[in-house]
Order: sequence, then C-alpha cells, then structure tokens
Amino acid sequence: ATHLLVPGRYILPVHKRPSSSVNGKGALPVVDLGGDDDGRIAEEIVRAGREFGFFQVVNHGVPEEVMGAMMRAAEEFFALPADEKMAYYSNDRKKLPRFHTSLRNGTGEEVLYWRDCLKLGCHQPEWLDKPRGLGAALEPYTAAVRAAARRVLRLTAIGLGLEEGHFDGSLSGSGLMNVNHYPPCPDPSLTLGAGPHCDPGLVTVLMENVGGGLQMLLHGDGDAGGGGVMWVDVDAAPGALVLNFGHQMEVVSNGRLRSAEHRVVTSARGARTSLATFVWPEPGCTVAPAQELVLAAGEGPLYKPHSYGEFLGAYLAEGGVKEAAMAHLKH
Ligand code: AKG
Repeated sequence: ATHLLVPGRYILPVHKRPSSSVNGKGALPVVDLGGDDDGRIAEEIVRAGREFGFFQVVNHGVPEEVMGAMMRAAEEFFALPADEKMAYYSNDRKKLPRFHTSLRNGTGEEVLYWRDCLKLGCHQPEWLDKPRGLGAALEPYTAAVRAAARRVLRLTAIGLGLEEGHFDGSLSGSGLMNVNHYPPCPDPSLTLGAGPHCDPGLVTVLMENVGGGLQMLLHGDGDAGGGGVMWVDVDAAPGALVLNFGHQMEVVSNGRLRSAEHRVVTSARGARTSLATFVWPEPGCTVAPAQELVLAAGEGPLYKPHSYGEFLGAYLAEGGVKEAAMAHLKH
C-alpha cells in the first residue's frame, strides 16, 4: 500500500512499547439496548462504567447497512493515492477535515504512531470530494450513532440516579469523528497505533472493520482486575458498537464512572479501520459534578466546575494523557 509511514520514525522508546506491559484478556460487558426494561439496562451500563469505563452495545438501532456504507467509504478514503490524502494534510488542530499521521504525547513533543487518521466534523458533508460516497454515508451514520449515544446517556443518567435528561441540554451538535487506519506493521512490538489516552468528552462510539487492536487499561480495584493495572484486549462481537466514557462523564458522576484509558496495538497480519465518534458537551457548557451525587454521598465534589471548551483546548495541547488532563479538573 502507498501509505505514508516510514518505519524508522515510529519506533517508540523501550518503556513505551506494548511488549513492556502485561497483557491479558478481559470480557467486555455486553449491554443489550433492545427492550424496554430501562432500569435493568441502566444498571448494566453503570456497572460497566464503574469497572471498565468500556462496554459494547447490541440492538443499538444503527442499521447494518448504514454502518456498512460508512465503513466502506472510510476504507475507500484510505485506499486513495497518498497525494490525494495528503491534500487534506494539516498540522492545524482547528482545521476540519484534516488528515494526519501523528499525535502529540504528554510532553508536547511530536510522536508518530502507526496510524493514519482523518478527522471529520460530523456535519460537513460538502467538504470532501473524494471518495464520493463519504459525505453521503456520513449523515445517516452520525445521526444514528448520536441517537444511540443519546439513549445511552439517558440510561446512564437513570443508572446514576439523576434526572433522565441530565445530559440532554448540553450535547453538542458539532461532534468530531476520528476515521483511523492502521496499516499492517512489520514489527508490532516496537510501536503503537495510538498511544495511551482518554477521551475528553462524555462518551465515544467506536465501529471497527476487524476485531483486535484496541486495548483498555484495567484497574485492580475492580472485580476483574485482581491488583495493579494491565492492558487487556477490547474484543467486541461483530455488529456491536464499542462505547467508552470520557473525562466529562467521570466529572459529572463525581468519579463513579471511569474515564477509560485506552491504546491501540498494531498487527502484522492486516490493516484495520476504525471510526470513533466523540459525543461532547457544547464548548460553552459549564461541566460540574452532579449536585445530587455530591450531596447524596456527602463526599464533596472531586472536580471543579469548568468550561468544556477551555478544558478541550488544554487537553488537545497535552495529548490526552489522563493525569495531565484531570489535573485541570481536580478540586
Ligand atoms: C481514537 O481515535 O481516539 C481511538 O482511540 C481509536 C481506537 C481504535 O482504533 O480502536
């Protein structure tokens, strides 16, 4: 393939390579969004959110053909000749759509990971003329994914004991999507497709064309962890969507739900394409721990009220490293 990755530049320092961490298997909770027993579904979401910050959803209401069309369009984009993709290349973080092949790490230095990424605003079908199908596939896909995310957020609110509409008013219509492509890697032990990070917003919805690659950091304080932390594979069933909570959910839930740290390992066997849709509060929104939760437990707020837009700016400058991002928010 005519990808833009030059092997020598993607080799990570030894302590950041995937081989230096313990790997294990963890069962990713399955939440069935079908049916109308909202109380039960809400409980399952909150249980998964406490322990993993990650779960998969089935009967999510995103039609199979809508998912298929979106994935095919994404694959077509990455199959374009390198110079056509590079026409969208930019280092300007505010520019969308934007094609890039690198991320910043926590120290502000530029680190290249084994990934190509097309960043899209969710409501700009006019921008890309190639591949032709992408704009048409994007509208129905993002509409259906955001509807599923809204339902999950309502259920999460119920599970936390909040008003069902707690998250409704703040949801941004200007969501962002990462369309990721990880080419086959000659030596997956030397690099990562994406470095360890958390997502800044409320919830992220992920679709992938082949399983394997995404890993979550499992904490020993949960039932499944057994002490310490380890990276485990996030294995989802075909047709399921993978959801993870982001920093704003950890804040609103006053630490009850986990902003899930994750990374992507590469594979020598074949390429993988994934689409991460980020569901965010409005940038002008003030986010704070829910009063009900702070009062109920008598524990005091763990996080400060903050403007989501300001937080996002700091998060992007620091590359998504959890401690650095959360330091801005801690009381
Ligand atoms: C991201 O785009 O931020 C991801 O973490 C992608 C995860 C994946 O490719 O599975």
